[in-house]
Amino acid sequence: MAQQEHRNQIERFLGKGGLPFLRLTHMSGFSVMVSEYGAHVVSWTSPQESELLFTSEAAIYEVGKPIRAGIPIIFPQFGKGVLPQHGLARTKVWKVVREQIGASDAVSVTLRLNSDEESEKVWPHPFTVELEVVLTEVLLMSLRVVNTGRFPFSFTSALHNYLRVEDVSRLSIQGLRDVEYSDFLRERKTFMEARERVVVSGPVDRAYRDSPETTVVESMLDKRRYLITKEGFSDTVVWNPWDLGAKAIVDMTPEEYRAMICVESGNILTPVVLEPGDVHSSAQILRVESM
Ligand code: TA6
Repeated sequence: MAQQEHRNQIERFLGKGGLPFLRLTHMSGFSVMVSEYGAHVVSWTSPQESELLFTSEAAIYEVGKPIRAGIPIIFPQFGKGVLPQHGLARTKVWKVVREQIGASDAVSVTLRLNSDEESEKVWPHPFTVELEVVLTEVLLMSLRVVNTGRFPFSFTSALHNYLRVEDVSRLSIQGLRDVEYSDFLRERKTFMEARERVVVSGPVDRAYRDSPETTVVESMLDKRRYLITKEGFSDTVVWNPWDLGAKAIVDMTPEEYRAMICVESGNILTPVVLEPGDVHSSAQILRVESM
C-alpha cells in the first residue's frame, strides 16, 4: 500500500459535545487530538492510523465532567481530597496560548489555565498552569506550574495515561522491580515490587514511589511496546479497575477494562511545595515501538 503523505499542520474544530479541539499532524504520520476542555489529549495515532490511547465508548463530553479517555491532566490534587476527585484542571476550559508548526521538526501547542474566583473558592491559591504538547515521532507533554500568589502552596499532579491495548491480561510492565509502592486497594500500605515484569490479572491501583525514569509496557497481542519516560514526576501509577470496578464506573462500558491500562506519571506520594513566584516543571515522553 502506498504510504500516505503527511505535512506538519494544526487544525482547530468543534468536536464531540460541541467542544473545541486541536488536531496536530506531524510529517511522520503521527497525530494527536487535544481538547481545549481539560487540555486533554484524547487521541494519539500512529502513521498506520492505529489508535494508541484508550477512549471509552461511554465517555462524556460535557463541561463539568471529566472525559474518560486519553491523557487527563490531574492538578492540583491527585485522587480524593478537599477538591473534587483528581482536582480542577480536567474540568476547566484552558486557553490556547501558542501554536507552532516547524517545517521539518515539531508541531506544538501550549494551553494555559489560570486560577480564578471560582477555583479560589475551593482552592485558595493563585496559580498558572501550562501544558505544552509537542508532537514528532514521539509525544512530549510538559506541565509547568507557577505560584502567582503571595503564599506557598502544595499540590499533587499527574498525566493520567490511558494506553489502549488489545487485552490487558496479555501485557507486562517493566522497570518497576525493587520499587516501593503504595497500594490503594490495601489501605495504602506499602510493599516492594519483586517482579521484573508486572502482569495484570485483577484490579490494580497503586503508586510506585520514586520510580525510574522509564517504564515499558509490552502488549503481546498488539505486538507493540509503549515507552514512558518522565522527568520532574517522582511516581508511576498503575491502574485498572477490572470487571467489578468497571461496572461501578458510569462512563465506561463493562468489558472495556480489557482494552486499557493506565500507567501514569505523577507527583502523588510526595506533594510538590511551591514558593511564591516559583515554577515547577515536569514532563513525559511517550514512544511506541513495534515488537
Ligand atoms: O489513577 C488511578 C485512579 O486514581 C484510580 O483510583 C481510579 O479511580 C482512577 O484514577 C480514575 O479516576 P476517575 O475520577 O477518572 O474515575
